[in-house]
Amino acid sequence: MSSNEYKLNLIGGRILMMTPNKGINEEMVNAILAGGWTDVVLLDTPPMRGSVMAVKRLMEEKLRVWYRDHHDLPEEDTRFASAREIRGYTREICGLLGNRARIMTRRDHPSCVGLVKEGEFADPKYLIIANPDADGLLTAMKAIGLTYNGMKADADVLDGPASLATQDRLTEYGWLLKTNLALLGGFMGKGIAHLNARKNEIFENFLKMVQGDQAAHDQLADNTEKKFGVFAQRMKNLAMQAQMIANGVYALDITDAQRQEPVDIGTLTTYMESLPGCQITVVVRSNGPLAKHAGGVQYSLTVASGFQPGFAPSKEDEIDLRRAVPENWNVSPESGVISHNAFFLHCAAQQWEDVIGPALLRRFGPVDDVITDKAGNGE
Ligand SMILES: [Mn+2]
Repeated sequence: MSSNEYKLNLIGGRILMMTPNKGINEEMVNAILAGGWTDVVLLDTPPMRGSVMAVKRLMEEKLRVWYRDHHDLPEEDTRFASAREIRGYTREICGLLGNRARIMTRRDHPSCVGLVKEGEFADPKYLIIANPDADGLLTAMKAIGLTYNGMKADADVLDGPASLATQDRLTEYGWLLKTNLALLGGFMGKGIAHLNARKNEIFENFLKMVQGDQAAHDQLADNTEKKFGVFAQRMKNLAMQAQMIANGVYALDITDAQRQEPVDIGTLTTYMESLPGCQITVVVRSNGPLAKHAGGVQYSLTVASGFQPGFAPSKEDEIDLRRAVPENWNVSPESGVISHNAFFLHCAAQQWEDVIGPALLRRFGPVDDVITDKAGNGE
């Protein structure tokens, strides 16, 4: 695995987008140092072991480092081992960088766009490192002074639950970004290098579109019009095959479907959420951050948007998937479970069968017959 697998390169190298699971690795830092940069800005990059290492190494080499992120966790989350870890890394980075670091929680900043001023890092002396997603892109754009009306609202929506990122909640630009990224699921099977090349192209086109380039706009709009509708319908049909395995918990094995045709997990879970009584979706898939450590299969759990912290009607309705993880478990790809926030959890088959699956069954109870019947009818 080389770091290039995670790397996108925009505007001739001024913006690099990379975020492997453990933050930034040694190889990536060496690449930054080799570039001769003096000032580095990290945006929407979760505070993890690799991020701390990167900040330290860059500072040792006399580079100036800025950090703007929203992956810190509230104090009350520290009962979870993974949350204590993140808060620890956050404090370490803030200690190293002082007022050059601003690391907030998602509750205060649903996206990172509000954490940079327009054009704050527009000087070409800054190398910008950002998360390779919509929030990372929009935050990096604002940092270099490239904005449009509704940009922050778009980033807030696009970094939130996939099922709430609907056309009516987004600007035209935001919708084109969402749909083009969703269609990338189609390149999963062709390897990460190919996937990144396509993503790079989408981001470059987006940058051009916002600056008024009609051809770039038309290319993105063409994809959305000609391909997204058909793709979304296929995701919907697939979603309707999900089975309720505990009250409100729907599971779907797409390991076979993925081999045949592309799948976008966000679009798929959006439709699974619309199944009767759905509170949690479980997708068994053959790609993702854990699969390669876990015999090629991972279970990806997502809390339906109506039950996520910040979106649920009350505190009592909120579901926190970290409760399913035993307190003494080491949370890492190698140990077979990733769970860094309340609404996402990935685990390997063994961990699912032994612990996570039974924990959900205890919490939500066995399937109620009436609901099973409704779910079984699909659409
Ligand atoms: Mn983000």
